[in-house]
Order: sequence, then structure tokens, then C-alpha cells
Amino acid sequence: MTLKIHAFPASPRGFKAVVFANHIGIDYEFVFCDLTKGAQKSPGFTALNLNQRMPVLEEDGWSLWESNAILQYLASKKPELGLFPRDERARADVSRWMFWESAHWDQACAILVFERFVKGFFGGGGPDEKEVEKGIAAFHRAGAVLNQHLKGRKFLCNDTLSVADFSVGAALIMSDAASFPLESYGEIARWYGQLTALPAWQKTREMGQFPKAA
Ligand SMILES: N[C@@H](CCC(=O)N[C@@H](CS)C(=O)NCC(=O)O)C(=O)O
Repeated sequence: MTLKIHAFPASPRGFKAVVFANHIGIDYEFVFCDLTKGAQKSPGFTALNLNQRMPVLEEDGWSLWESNAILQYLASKKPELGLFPRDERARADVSRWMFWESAHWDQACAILVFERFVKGFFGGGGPDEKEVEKGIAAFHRAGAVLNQHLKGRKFLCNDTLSVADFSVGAALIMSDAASFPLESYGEIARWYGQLTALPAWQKTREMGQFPKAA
């Protein structure tokens, strides 16, 4: 049985899958999906994910896309780690934050990442200030919730690290490149510091350097 993870780990959604696989210590083959070369549009990749987006997990002729679904699937392979708890309410809490990540946090962060980093990187011109304004407002709307929630909690779902922390934390790898307005969010900084201290986080950051623009 071979498990493959197709990802571009410099991007938060790709990073998320790879850092989690590295953290749980699962055996997998890393397949670099080079977004800078359009690898996601190749016929082989399209057969795995019609959306032509990474990350994708491939196992025995089966493919799974959507980063949060990948994280939950990986977590379910190592139930003894307790990262995706079995207790129904604890599990629902973890899922809740992963849905929130997909619907609100990822969306807010993505606007700033696109305007302040991706456009320039791919030669798509400078940031559109109206979009940046929209991104900053969306970031604060979600960021204030996250910061408030983290008060008095070590991790997102209380005192135990869970798959939700990886899901929500991944976007922050772009905080410098996209100048996320994090100044007033001390709880987010404290919580994120615990993630960046994980050996898997550091290892995956090394795998996920953005190639230099040509
Ligand atoms: N909701 C999806 C989003 C995946 C996604 O948008 N991936 C982007 C990476 S930033 C991608 O592969 N984009 C390639 C493209 O749009 O051509 C997930 O979390 O997996």
C-alpha cells in the first residue's frame, strides 16, 4: 500500500497536508505538485482531482482532495494520537474549527495572500487596494474570533493539540509575505508559536520554500 501526497508545500493548503503527515509520522511518498509550472493542470493530476487544485492524497488507486478531508483521513489512521478525538462532542468541536477554516479563515487570508504575494510572484501586477481593504476587513472579522477564542485555551480545542490546529495554523505561514494585520492578536501569536516549535513544522517549512521568481 502506497500513500502519496501531491502538494506544493509553500502554499498553506499544501503545507497543511504535508506538515500533518510529517507530524503523525506516517509513511508516505511526497509528490511535488509544482504550481509555478502548472503541474496541477496536467492530465495525470486532473485525473486525481478534476478541480485541478492541490493537495491530493492518493492511495491504492483512490484519491482524496480538499485539504481538511485529507487531514481528517490521515488523523484517522493514527487514532492513538488523539488528534481527531472519538468522543462525539470533542470530534464535532475539531470539525467545527476545520469547517470554519474552510469557510472563513482560509477565505480571508487568501485575499491578502493573492493581492500581496501571488500576483507579484506570477507577474500579475501590484495589489488592487480595494481588494486589500476587503481582505483586511475579512481578516479582522475572522482573526478577532480566533484571538478571542484562544484566550484561556492552550490550543483551539482546549488543552490538547488536534488536527484543527494544523488546519487553522497553516495559513499563518504566509503572515510575513502577505503582511497579515496580526499586531493586536497576542493570543494568535502565542498559539502559533507552539505550532512553529513542532519539529514537523520546521521540517515542512524547509520543504516549502517558494522558488525564486524567474
Ligand atoms: N479548498 C481547497 C483549496 C485548494 C486550492 O485552492 N489549492 C490551490 C493552492 S493555493 C491550487 O492548487 N491552485 C491551483 C490553481 O488554482 O490553478 C483545499 O483546501 O484543498
